[in-house]
Amino acid sequence: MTRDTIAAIATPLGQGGIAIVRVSGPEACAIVARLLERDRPLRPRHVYVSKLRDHPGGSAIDEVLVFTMRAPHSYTGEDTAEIQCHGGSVVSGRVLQAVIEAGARPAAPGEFTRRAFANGRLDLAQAGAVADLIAARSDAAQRLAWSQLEGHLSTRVETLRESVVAARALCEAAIDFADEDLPELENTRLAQEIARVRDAVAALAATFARTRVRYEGARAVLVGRPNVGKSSMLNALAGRERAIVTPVAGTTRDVLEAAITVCGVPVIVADTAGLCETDDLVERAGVERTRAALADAGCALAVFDGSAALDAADRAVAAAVRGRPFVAIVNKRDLPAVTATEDVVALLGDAPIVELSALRGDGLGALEAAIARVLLAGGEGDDAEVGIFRERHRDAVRRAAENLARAAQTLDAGAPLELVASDLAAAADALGTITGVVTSEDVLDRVFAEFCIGK
Ligand SMILES: Nc1nc2c(ncn2[C@@H]2O[C@H](COP(=O)(O)OP(=O)(O)OP(=O)(O)O)[C@@H](O)[C@H]2O)c(=O)[nH]1
Ligand SMILES: [Mg+2]
Repeated sequence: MTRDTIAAIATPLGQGGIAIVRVSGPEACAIVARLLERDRPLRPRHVYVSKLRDHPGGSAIDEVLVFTMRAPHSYTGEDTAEIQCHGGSVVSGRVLQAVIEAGARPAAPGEFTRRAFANGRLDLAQAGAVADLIAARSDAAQRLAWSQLEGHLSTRVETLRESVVAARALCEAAIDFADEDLPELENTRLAQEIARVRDAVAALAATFARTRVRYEGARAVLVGRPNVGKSSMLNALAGRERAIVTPVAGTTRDVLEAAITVCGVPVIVADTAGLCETDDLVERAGVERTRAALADAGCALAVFDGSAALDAADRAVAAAVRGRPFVAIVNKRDLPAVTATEDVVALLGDAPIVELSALRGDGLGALEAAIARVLLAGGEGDDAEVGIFRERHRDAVRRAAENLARAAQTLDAGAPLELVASDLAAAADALGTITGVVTSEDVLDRVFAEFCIGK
């Protein structure tokens, strides 16, 4: 397929030491060569220093570094030229303009990567991982995106898809033997094979929640009646005096946040005014905000004062967190205990409970571990786990799982094997959309629309 030549500034707009203008397509090297002062040919993978002109024979814009790569040995798989000019939007803008006037077209967002996909340099899961790597906001996110860019998810998904295709082949063979004695044995094998791949697909689907938390991070919200030590807890977790702490009940009014890392997961911890009924106008507004913060938290942190008896306000806190993911914290364990662990268990049932002293800072390790367990949905997920965190991948895996379940039922019910084969085909197609073995322009448009220009 012949394509036109595209160009874009690949570095962020604004002032910087260097900006990079990237050109890809059949004319890339010729276009750039025409603009350079030097008139000898550019050898691929050699770096040249030259003045670059606003048009062939025109006046110099800047002195640049240039190198070229020949198809298919480039990111896009096409002839590519990269120009390093001085950073600053005017310089890089004029270099881009010169390249465009010399015959290139401005690239759409993600168009370089889309060409890399079209030329088989990357599959669709890897292409998406490029955007995820660029957008990563934590070390954990970077490691996840990099692992997918290296192809670990693609390999897992392709293996699953091949298993489904193999099951379908078994099915087709059984259809061909329908008049003979073989089917009984073949049916059992087929059923076993479908069950096996169904389990593997379910295991991949189960990684979504925890992998998403590892990639995106999560929110945890401190709730509890006034004075139990919520703000002290925030400060202890953040390792600095983020919130005001006083012996006065109702100190915290607004929602205050601190970013921390819990077992490699970025977590925003929010301190709140709590949930108590109050006539104070300001405090009531704070309580409203607490409810809103609670609604979109991945984990509630329900704090109780271990040095005082549980009361109606504590029961209201328990009611607010029940039914959502939470950790119960019994604070002020440096003081004589009035509330025992059993009292909290009686209030909240079989919930994760951590006892500590925010004042002394002991027990924080156990608290962090408990938060991580809740946020990662009990999964053992770690950097080595191949997981999914994109909704597009989750939906595809879900569709595959549904079709595999239907195939198993259809087979079990003794319905025609043609129906089983068609469910298996749909399952294989669903998995194929992840790596892009099966795809449509629509899906590609959506995947690449998330990219920045120049990538
Ligand atoms: N002994 C002891 N005192 C604590 C501990 N944690 C907090 N306190 C004290 O309890 C009082 C209230 O602490 P805060 O952290 O302000 O409590 P809060 O829940 O944020 O209170 P409000 O914002 O008013 O709802 C302060 O005097 C703290 O020093 C603890 O672990 N042990
Ligand atoms: Mg407070």
